[in-house]
Order: sequence, then structure tokens, then C-alpha cells
Amino acid sequence: MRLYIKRLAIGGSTTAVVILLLMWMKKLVFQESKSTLFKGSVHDAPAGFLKMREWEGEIEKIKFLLRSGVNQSNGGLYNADDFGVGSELRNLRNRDSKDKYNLNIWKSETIPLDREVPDSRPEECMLLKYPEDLPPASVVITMHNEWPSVVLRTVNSIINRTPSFLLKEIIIVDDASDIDVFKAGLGKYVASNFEPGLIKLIHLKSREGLIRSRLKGLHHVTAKVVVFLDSHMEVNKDWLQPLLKEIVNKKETLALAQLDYIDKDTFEYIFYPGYRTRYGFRWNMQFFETYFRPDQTLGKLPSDPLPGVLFVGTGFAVDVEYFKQIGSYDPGMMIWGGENIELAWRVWMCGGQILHIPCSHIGHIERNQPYTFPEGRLNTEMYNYKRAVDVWLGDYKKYVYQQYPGMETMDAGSLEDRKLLPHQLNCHNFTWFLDNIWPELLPYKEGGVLWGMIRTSTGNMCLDNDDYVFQSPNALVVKPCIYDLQRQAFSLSRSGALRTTIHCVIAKSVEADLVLFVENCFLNHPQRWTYKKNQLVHITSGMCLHAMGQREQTIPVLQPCKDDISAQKWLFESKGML
Ligand code: UD2
Ligand code: MN
Repeated sequence: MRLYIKRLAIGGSTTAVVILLLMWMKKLVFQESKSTLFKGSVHDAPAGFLKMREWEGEIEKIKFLLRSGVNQSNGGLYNADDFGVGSELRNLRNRDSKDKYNLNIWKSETIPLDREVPDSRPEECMLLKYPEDLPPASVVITMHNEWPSVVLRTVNSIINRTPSFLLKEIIIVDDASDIDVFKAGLGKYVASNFEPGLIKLIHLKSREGLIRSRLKGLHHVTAKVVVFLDSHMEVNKDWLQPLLKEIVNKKETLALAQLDYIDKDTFEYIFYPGYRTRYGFRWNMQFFETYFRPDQTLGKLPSDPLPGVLFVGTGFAVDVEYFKQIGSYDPGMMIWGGENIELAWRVWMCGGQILHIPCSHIGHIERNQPYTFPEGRLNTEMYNYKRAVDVWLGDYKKYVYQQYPGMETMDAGSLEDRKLLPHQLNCHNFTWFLDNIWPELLPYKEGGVLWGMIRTSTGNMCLDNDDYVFQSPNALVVKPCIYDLQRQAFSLSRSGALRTTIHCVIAKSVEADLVLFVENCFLNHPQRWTYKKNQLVHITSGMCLHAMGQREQTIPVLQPCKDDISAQKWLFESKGML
């Protein structure tokens, strides 16, 4: 990143070198984000690797591939044939077996169902003692067409790594998986391996999707606290106690575990020591990993909980009574997606809190969805997002609609019941949420004195944040105007910050001809700008935003202000954009 800060000389060939450099940097970023852990899911790719590099230097990736053997060592009680998938396994024996389940099912067969995993907690956590009177929890796991040994490894990890007095039951909701034999196989395995009553199996007759399946599971919960997990996870040592502790401290808490990664091909359990993440979102409703702000981490220990904005959707504990009281999940949502954002908004806006608990770690297999979306994935997501924004966003919903053509007029079913919640629960509005919980997100129009795309005076070119959410700080660029707010809308705030959707435009040094950056506004004091006679003046340096180069090769830099040169004229344009 330091490369960017080098002085750029003006002139054709140097400019070309700079552009090549930028392109190369971009390629690097692109390649890195292609190998992201959340690839293919609704998440905006995460920043795990990049963030670590920027903030904490190159940290050795720690990999553990633990005891490996064949599952027959587990007493021969698990057999893929019992689950109706034996022939699938044999057919795939010598092949890369990712086609249907999007993970290496053959590898899963070679790893014990009760393997150990490395203790990924920060050292501070290992010394903690938990109160003895914590309330027990029930775990709800939903699944649709998941590979049996992966599910059983999830269940075994919970039983082996949860003190028995804290585990009331595990409720597995089979969301109408295709293979009927699966039911018999699961029943048989459970009956011969676990204490009677510890595991409750619920087989749904028709596909409900993960949201309604969780609600069905919730219905059977008898403990005070419920934990929702995916069916391809392995909990880590003492994972439950720290979650329960926070719920005892404050009942209105969604207590989140830190997720580690289980590689879908090798089943390695991967974690980054000390890695902590918060999740943010943009107006397209996709979430991404981001830093905690300095004001949130100041004076905190590595074992201290930190407040989140939202969460990925799995690996959390919540008090059952509280969860029901605030409206659990929206039963009108389909298959997958958006329920996590809706719940997070509701918890924060209605007086609760979301805490990231660093002493609770759970591994999760990231893989593309192996199942179908009967209404199509995009429609399903839009449908669920619309249900969420129409209830909670007030006038800000226009920003989400802007990202999804067709959403505004889409019929997303009746919201009559859900719309009562904000009143019944006496909730804050979304302005409060933006002010207090996620100030990083810019409401373009309401966020300043001027807003819009910022167009050069010389052609159809606009300032653009290059969509580098994860790679902050990134260079600010100029691109053809595309009327996409998420990339090209800027706002000049009342305090003079020049903001993009979630960043601020800053200069890393106040010399002329330097590339500018977009960076988290809350890491440092945002720099101030003012807009006079169509010039964008950078107050700190007294210099002006200058479009260096021509057309596609334009780079925005700082240069001494000169009156009447077209390269320093910028026009805010917002008409018709919302
Ligand atoms: C992420 C969350 C997940 C959920 C989802 C958003 C992580 C780590 N997990 O899911 O908890 O919030 O985003 O909606 O980010 N399933 C069903 N019925 C279905 C579809 C899925 O029961 O129709 C099950 C599925 O088998 C799995 C669980 O629901 O056990 C979560 O689904 P996923 O793992 O495919 O989704 P993922 O990890 O992208
Ligand atoms: Mn999952």
C-alpha cells in the first residue's frame, strides 16, 4: 500500500506507469478477494487476509489437520449406506467430489466424527472461570440435503465440548431433505450413540427454508437459552459458557461466537490467532467483515466482548423469552437470506445489543449453497430484504430499492404483523441506528450539505470509490459515470468530510500529485474539504482536487488550486438519482 504514496510526476509515460501500477494493484486485490472464504454466498467477500496484513503484518496462517483416520474407528456405527448415500460416495471415491454438496464428501469420510480441533481462543480466555449457575441451552440445527457425516460431526462436537449440565438438547430440523433413507439413518445413529432424549429429530414434510425451519425448531426448545447453528460446524472448547455469561449479564443480548473456518476440501480447521471481526453492510444489504473502531477497542482486553453491527446469521445464543418477545424471526421470509440483518436491526433498534464474544469460537464450512432456491436466489433475497426494509428502514428504504430494480413494486406478502413490532416494542428509528450503531454507512442525501455523483467538467467521467470495500484504504479513481450510488455517490458532510458509501476521501500526504484514498472515516480524524466555485478544496493542504490525465486514464490527485482550469472543476449531480 505504501507504493501509492510515492510522488507521481505529471506526463504521459509516468501517468501510464501509474495507471499500470493501479491496474496491477487492482488485479492483486481481485485475485485475493477471489479466494475469499465467503465466496459465492450472499456475503460481500470478507477481508480477513487483507485486513490482517494491513493491520498486524503478515501473520502465519495456522493450519491444523487433526487426527485423520477412517470413520469405522468410531465403532462402525456410521455408514453412508444407512443414510442412503453410500453409492454416491463409492461413485465419487476417486473423483473430486464437490459437484453436489460443494464440499469434499470423501474427505469427510476419512476424518473421525469426533475429532479434536485446535483451541483457537485468545490466551486470556483460557484462564477465565465461568459462573457455575449459568442457564442451560438448547441448540437448534436446520439442514437441507447436507452430507450425513458432516452433520454428525457438528453434533458430536457439541456433545463433546459442552458441559453436559449446560446442554439441554440438540434439535435437528431436517428441512425436507430429498433422501428418505436419511431419516432412518439419522434416527438409528442417534439412538445408538447418544443419551435418550438429548437429540430431538424433526423431519419437515415440505421445504420451509432455514428461517421457518429454525422457528419450527424453536417451538421444541425447552431450555432458557437457544443457540442456532448450521449443520456443518464444529464448536470449539468452552464455546457455550462465554455466550451464556453475556446473556445472564443482560437478557436483551444476542451473543455471537467468533467463526473460524473449516476448509471444504481438506476439512482443515483454520483460524487466525487474535483475529476479531465486526460485520458491516452497505445499501445493497450485503455484509462484509470490517474493523472495530478505535473507540470501541480502547482499553479492552482480547477476551472482552465488543459490540457488533450485525452478524452472519449463525453461531449465536439468545434468551428464548426475549427472542420470542421481540418477534423471533419473520415467518414470511423464504428459504435463506436477510433474516440475520432484520434481526440485528430489530435487536439494536428495540433496546437490545449484539456482542461479539472472542472466547467463544465455532468452525464453519464455507461453501456455495448446495441446494436450490425454488423462486431463484435473487428473487428470494430481494423478497426477504424487502420484508426487512419495509418494516425497519423508514424513508431510507429508497437506498436499498435503488440497488435492486423491481424491489419497490415487488409483492413481498403481508407485513401487517411485522409492522406492529416497532410500535409494540417502542423502538428507535433507523436514523438512530445510523447515528449510534453504524455511522460508517452514509445516507447520501441526508448525510451532508451536497451530494451526488461528482462529475469532471471535461467528459462523462465521475469520481468512483472503485468498490474496494474490503481493501481500505484504496485509491480514489475516476471512471465513466454509471449512476451507481454505491460506487459513485459522494456527500460533503456538514463537518466537511468528503464521504463515499462507507468511507472518507483522504490524502495520505499533502504533497502535490499524490493519489487520494478512500478510508474508514473513523480510524483517523476525517480530513476536511470545501466546495467553492466548482472546485473541491482540500482544507488541510489548501490544494484542489485535480483530474490528471485524459478520459479513461484520468486520476484524481491534489494540485495547487488554479482558477479557471477545467481539470479542477467538479460538478455534484444528484438529479433523478433517487
Ligand atoms: C449464512 C449463515 C446462516 C444464515 C444464512 C442467511 C453463515 C456462517 N451462516 O448461511 O446461518 O443466516 O447466511 O440466511 O454465514 N438450510 C435449511 N433449509 C434451506 C436452506 C438451508 O435448513 O432451505 C440450512 C442449511 O442446510 C444450513 C443452514 O440452513 O445448515 C444455513 O444455510 P447455509 O449454510 O447454506 O448458509 P450460509 O452458511 O451461507
Ligand atoms: Mn453455513
